[in-house]
Amino acid sequence: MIDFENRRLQLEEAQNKLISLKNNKIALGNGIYDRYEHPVLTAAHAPLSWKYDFNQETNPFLLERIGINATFNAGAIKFNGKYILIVRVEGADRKSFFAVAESDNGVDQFKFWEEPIVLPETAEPDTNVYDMRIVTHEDGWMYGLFCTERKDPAAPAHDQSMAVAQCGIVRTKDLKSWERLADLKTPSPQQRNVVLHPEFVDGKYAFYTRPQDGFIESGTGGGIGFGLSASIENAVIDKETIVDNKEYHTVYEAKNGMGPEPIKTDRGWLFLAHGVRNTAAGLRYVLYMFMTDLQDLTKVIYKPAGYFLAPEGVERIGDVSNVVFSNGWILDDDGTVFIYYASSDTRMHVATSTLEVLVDYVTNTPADGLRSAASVQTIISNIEKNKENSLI
Ligand code: M1P
Repeated sequence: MIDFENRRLQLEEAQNKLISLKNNKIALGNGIYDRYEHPVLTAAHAPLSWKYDFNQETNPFLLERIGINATFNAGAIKFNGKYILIVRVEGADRKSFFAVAESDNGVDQFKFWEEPIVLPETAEPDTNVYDMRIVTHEDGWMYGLFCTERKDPAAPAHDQSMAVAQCGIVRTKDLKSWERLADLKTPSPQQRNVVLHPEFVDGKYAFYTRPQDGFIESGTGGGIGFGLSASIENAVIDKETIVDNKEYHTVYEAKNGMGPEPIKTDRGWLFLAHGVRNTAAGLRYVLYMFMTDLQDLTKVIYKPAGYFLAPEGVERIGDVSNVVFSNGWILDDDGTVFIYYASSDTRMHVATSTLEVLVDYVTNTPADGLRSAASVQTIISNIEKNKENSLI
């Protein structure tokens, strides 16, 4: 026999200690953003009541009955004064679902709500759902756009991995009751990383898409697309215009995709996205930024070279190593920006900056010259400017 009560107490104490941990900025940094000492959410943050049957008669050894594997790729929103993450929680059974976690200050002590979200389904049940972008639209609703994955009906019998990914849509007013709308229809056979633009464009709902030929490979498709739909209840995009394409010998050579919804600034719309390249060690995911014209959302006007944030230290290791991915950020009234990002499909982190600094970063960082010689010239001209100003 085990000391049931004592084990329960120990489990509760360990989790309370984890959740109450304070999170400090890591000193110095790159000036663009601050990273923090600890992840904001890990699998160990999942409530014990999700995992344990606390009845001594049915669980005499107090075993963990339901495993939680990871907490990552969270959408983010400020709601009722709280910093809210709509987290992709993945069970030991590899099924992802959504759960809400909240914090008072946005950088630590995130706590999951008691129950995960019960997501309504369409007539075609979802096999797996993940990566929600939660957006407050000017029509008054909060919309959650996420990936719904189902087995590819064309998969041959020997292949149990072929899937079709599409964009599911839900809406809510309180983050508790969710209304499921029809899945987005686009000309592309695969859709992931779809984001709703927060404002109407030409009186229509505007979407950022990511057309792909295959489930993993972008094929002849790819790039961050843009399209309009008259309806949100039965959203249909007839034409996708590519805003930002994949490009040879860049950090978004293999594919790219939207992060969270863009932020409106007086210089243009500010975007955070992920770029993917292939390496001998597998795919490497980094975050990058760009800005589009305030009037023409498909026109990129600034794009710093390379990555904004790449996996570092422990972030490099996890279920899918060498990955950072972001689908949520929060802009506070004082201009602070909380950038929530996941590392290696395993845990959630935060980095903080300000809108002023991010606009400076995007508008003044040199663009990618796309050749080694151009990169050298960019550095030389920086050295020359420093010499002219007698700074070195
Ligand atoms: O495993 C890394 C990421 O892979 C996918 O991103 P993309 O659609 O750009 O390939 C997503 O499944 C994402 O959830 C995951 O983090």
